[in-house]
Amino acid sequence: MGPYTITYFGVRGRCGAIRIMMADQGQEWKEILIDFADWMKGDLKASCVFGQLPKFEDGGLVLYQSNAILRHLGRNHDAYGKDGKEAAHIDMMCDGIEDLRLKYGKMIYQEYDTGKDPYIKDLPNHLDKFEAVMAKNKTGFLVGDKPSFADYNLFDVLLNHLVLCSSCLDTFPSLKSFVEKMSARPKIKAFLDSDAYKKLPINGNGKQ
Ligand code: GTB
Repeated sequence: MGPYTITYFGVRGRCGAIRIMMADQGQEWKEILIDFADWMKGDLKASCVFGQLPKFEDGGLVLYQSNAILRHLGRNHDAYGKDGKEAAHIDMMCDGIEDLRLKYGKMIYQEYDTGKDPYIKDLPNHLDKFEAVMAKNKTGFLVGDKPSFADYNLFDVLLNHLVLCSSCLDTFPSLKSFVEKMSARPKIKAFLDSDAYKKLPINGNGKQ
């Protein structure tokens, strides 16, 4: 397995969690950053299964869809639970994170000016679900006793939300502690401190 290749735009976006997971798992990967003007020429888009990026390569295996890529990394790096029951819960949490990511993306890309404040006001009604799961599990992770791909996904989404609203975790102690502990994992810390990470905006339209 690996080294992996990511083809994506020069943003964190749909590759934030994937990159953080690869970094924490000690994997190296190659980045092919696509300029949006080049993308608009259409050749690369036409070659992508769903006409979108990211594209992910693991040797001869070519994957699209960010959550499928996370699941693949979960299988490759023993980050998909210890049994079928844990895997099912990890899938469930990943789908819940996707729901939040889609709401966030809609606000960022379609209604930032009018939607940001209502979004922040409603945010506790989404974060409380993750807080409850995290508090109940007691290990510092969503499922089981080590990070799964759902944890990397949640961590990335929470980092984005902390940029949107720096106080958003103040009433969620388990999520706050989760972000602190994930941020302090040495390989994640090194990655988050790197120019490769810091130079990339969160989203493609400059809103955050
Ligand atoms: N369900 C898919 C997944 O999870 O991988 C969704 C992928 C997706 O939305 N890809 C977007 C894309 O390929 C990029 S993420 N858009 C181009 C197209 O559809 O033709 C959002 C995004 C938008 C714009 C930029 N940008 O301008 O740099 C970057 C990222």
